[in-house]
Amino acid sequence: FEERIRCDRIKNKVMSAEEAASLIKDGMTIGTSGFVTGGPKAVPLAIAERYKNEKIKLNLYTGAIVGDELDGAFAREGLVDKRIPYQTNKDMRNAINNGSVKFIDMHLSHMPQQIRYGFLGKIDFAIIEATAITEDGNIIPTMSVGNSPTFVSTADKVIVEINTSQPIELEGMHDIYEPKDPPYREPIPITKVSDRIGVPYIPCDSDKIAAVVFSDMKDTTLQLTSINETSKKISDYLIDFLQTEIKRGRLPKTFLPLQSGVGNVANAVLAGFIELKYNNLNLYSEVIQDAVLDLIDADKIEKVSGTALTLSEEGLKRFYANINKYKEKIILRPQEISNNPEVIRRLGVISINTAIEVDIYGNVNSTHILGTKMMNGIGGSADFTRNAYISIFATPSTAKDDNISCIVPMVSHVDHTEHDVMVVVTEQGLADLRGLSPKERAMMIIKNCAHPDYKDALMNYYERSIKKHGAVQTPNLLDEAFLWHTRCLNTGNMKI
Ligand code: 0RQ
Repeated sequence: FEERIRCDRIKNKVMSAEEAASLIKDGMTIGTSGFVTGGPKAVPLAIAERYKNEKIKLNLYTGAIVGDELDGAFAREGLVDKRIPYQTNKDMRNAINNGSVKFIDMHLSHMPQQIRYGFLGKIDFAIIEATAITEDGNIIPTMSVGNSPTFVSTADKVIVEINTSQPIELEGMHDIYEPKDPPYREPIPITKVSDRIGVPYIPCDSDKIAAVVFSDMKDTTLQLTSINETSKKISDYLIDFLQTEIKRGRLPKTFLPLQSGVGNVANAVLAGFIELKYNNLNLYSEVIQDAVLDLIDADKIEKVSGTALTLSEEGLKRFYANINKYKEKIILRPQEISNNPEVIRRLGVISINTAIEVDIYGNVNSTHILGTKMMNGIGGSADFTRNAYISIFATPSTAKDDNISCIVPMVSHVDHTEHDVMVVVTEQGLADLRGLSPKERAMMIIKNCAHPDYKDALMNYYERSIKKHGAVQTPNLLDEAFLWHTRCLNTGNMKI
């Protein structure tokens, strides 16, 4: 207890999750910690239980993905009016797609500044999972930082959920920095991945802390399947491409910092670096997955910066067993800094993200299934893509047993425009789009990335577009562009 709450003034604020839940009232906006890991658990479950049969509505703002104790429990009880900025929970996704939750799909780096600017209204309560509270009432986060510093600095009141299942050794891993004086900004003084620019805790006025709740509930860990043939092929194409860039003198021999998203493809790409000779790799990323531990163990890593540790069950065990070794290599920052366009562009980050579909001109849809239904959200993918030294999108060339082509005539929703996307890679091959005009891009994407089942149909669409309109800047058949999607909606299959 003494180690976890070091501030005498707030020791009398310790209460049960149920008592803390009673502070939350209808119409409030709550901002919680959580970025895959590190979200509060006991307090949200108590809120969901307390308001089970009452029709209250809350606005729920988070870092990014939060666990089922929050998104799932709140969605099932119908407690959410507005949800920002990212989610992956089945019940929350259903509530968004049946219209009962209003979801704002926002760039992750934009959210904290929009809160400080007042664009998203007032935060009534911040609910933050913590490892400990310092002598002055400051909060030491757990496995992620996300938007917690901004929720704490702007909220009227703070509920701290101290998670005793998290080791006290996490202290010192975080670097908390929040830009001041909106709307005027100073440069963010990161010039190397390893730079620490803030303090190792979330500054908090102890008078703001309304409740402290103890819990030992564990995060739901990510399930990584073993690297499959498709991910391995994508990874091989990408690593070969990056090595060729070094040979051509367009990437320094020491490499540049890498960013890679959540999921198996991202994990497979990083795992591919184990075989390579580079041993001073830096990662300036959002999430830190298992492959990073492998790279650290293989002595390949200089420094890793992210906003969240998102390890599998196995990865978590390894991390806890050697926490001091990993702590030396890893810095956890607020998502406003891990995803900051200024810093990403300065460091020359190579971004690798996943697409739902890509069109023949290189526009990317990362968020919508068949143009209408929300999958997860844009997350941090655009923070990195637009500002990257090289922006890369990876996707299998097909989905749903080859019934869907992930290379389409026109994307049914645009998240990343042709102007931002430099490289597209599937298990079929890689298209380097840099310096290519739209018509050159179309040839490259169809030839190198499309699945054989769809290649001829894509080429046929492209050629008929030119026949009809001439060699215009971006040939398209507007009355046909979404025919593949409508066919899929009707039959579950894009093929004729
Ligand atoms: O469906 O779940 O029913 O099996 O979409 O696809 O191939 O398993 O890939 O889990 O990496 O997700 C873009 C959604 C990819 C994710 C997206 C179906 C497919 C499967 C998932 P099932 P995969 P992933 C870092 C950066 C945006 C945010 C981002 C994402 C399911 O990567 O949310 O990049 N990205 N953040 O079958 C219909 C298609 C499809 C399709 C795939 N064309 N049509 N269904 N699927 N392509 C993270 C953060 O910001 C936190």
